Amino acid sequence: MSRLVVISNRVSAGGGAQGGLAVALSAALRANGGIWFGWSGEVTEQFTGHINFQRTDGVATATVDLEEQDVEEYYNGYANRTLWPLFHYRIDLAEYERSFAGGYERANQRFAETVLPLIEPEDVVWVQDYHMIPLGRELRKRGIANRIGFFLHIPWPPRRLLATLPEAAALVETLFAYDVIGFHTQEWLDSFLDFVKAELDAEIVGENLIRWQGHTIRLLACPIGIDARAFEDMARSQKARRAYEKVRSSLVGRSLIVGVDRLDYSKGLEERFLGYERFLEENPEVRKSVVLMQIAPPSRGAVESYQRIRSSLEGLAGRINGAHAGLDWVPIRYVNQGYPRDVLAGVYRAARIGLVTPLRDGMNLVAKEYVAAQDPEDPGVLILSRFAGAASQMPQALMVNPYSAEEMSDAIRRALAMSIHERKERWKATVQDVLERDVMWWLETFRDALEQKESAPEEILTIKA
Ligand code: ADQ
Repeated sequence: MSRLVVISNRVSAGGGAQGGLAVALSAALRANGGIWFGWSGEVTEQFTGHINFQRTDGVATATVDLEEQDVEEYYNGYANRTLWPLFHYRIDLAEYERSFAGGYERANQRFAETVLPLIEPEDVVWVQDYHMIPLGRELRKRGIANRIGFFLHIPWPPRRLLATLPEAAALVETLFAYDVIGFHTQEWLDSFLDFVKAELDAEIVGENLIRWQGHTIRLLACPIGIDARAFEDMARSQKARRAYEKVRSSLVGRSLIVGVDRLDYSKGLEERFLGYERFLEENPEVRKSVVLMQIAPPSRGAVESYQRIRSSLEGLAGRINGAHAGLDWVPIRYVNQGYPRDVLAGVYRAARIGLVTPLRDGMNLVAKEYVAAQDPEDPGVLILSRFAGAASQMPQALMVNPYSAEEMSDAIRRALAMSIHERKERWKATVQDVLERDVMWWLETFRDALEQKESAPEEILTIKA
């Protein structure tokens, strides 16, 4: 198998602490050789393109520092203030600034220039996520004729929303430099095709195949999974057991509802708190028998909309607790920190309900982790937003519209009352897919598609600078 060159905004090679994606990519890089390239997360006064090489747990990594202006315009700007909100259907939060678009282009050119000498002729190159949409095009301009794939980890927005981005058509066209473009779900893929058909001069030549200037691009719906078996084992580990006991004993017989999310407006945390409040109000007889633990470590603190959601959630949790708490019970435990994965696994296992209600999510791995961590003899119930990519793979979860406090309240009541028989049946159907389509399945499926050459060699795309 060819060597793999993975390119992503941040590099997190190594072991289990970083989550399934890092584990899977690291395993592939260890097995076939290759390198993982990206931004170091560090700022330098002037961009030099100096590469910092490292080897972490047998995986070669190469990182580069960026200038302050790059970080502001490319990372905090275009990636997190333009594309992230727009692709999560939040055009009310998206900021369209020419300087952001310019910084994004510049940073991608700098990445391409820097990674270029690391790519060998037989390598397959795999670019990850929305930070780096035009990177493939930049590599082609510099003469790279290798197979190059791109995977989008977030949703693809509907055509009419994407059209609000001033440079939408040009940005989407840069994707035609790739050989394979991967999405989590058919829904995101269809939205992409919709835009291509309506706005761009490309031919649809077969199911999920596009032709543009003599080059064939294959589209793939390929849902990412978790390192499911390892996560199952983790849920039975000593550390998980300790976390489980600690949480259970603090509940004194109450049922735990757990939410675990980066603190992000796409995760629907305010709506979740309001849905839970509705449940407390509508169910006075059972309300004191539950506790909601929301674990939400802050992210992207340099972006204003993230500061706003943080303070708004604190206000909401305070108000709900103030209105409902008693001498021996507080309805919401709101925790703003990250935990090691084995501790999280124990917390998931201790929870009767996993409440995963993003307003929009490319996939959502917490839903899969919650399911993998359950005790097969006494599994909890997953309540899942119908707007998470994961919903297409988990029809046996209790599905809710996260905007509806009533639906959320009803689902919590139903989950608490669910018989052990029904819980087991639903869990069995769900966990099977979590185990089968795990993160290695995702990696291999994408890689197979990337290595499958549909286009003849003379059709390999080269774009003149
Ligand atoms: P994210 O938006 O970050 O990922 P998600 O898929 O839920 O969302 O993954 C979050 C990961 O962070 C999970 O593995 C979770 O365990 C971990 N995590 C969250 N809170 C934590 C805490 N307090 N402590 C420790 N770990 C915590 C993006 C897209 C998703 C897509 C993934 C992968 O937005 O839709 O599923 O990429 O493609």
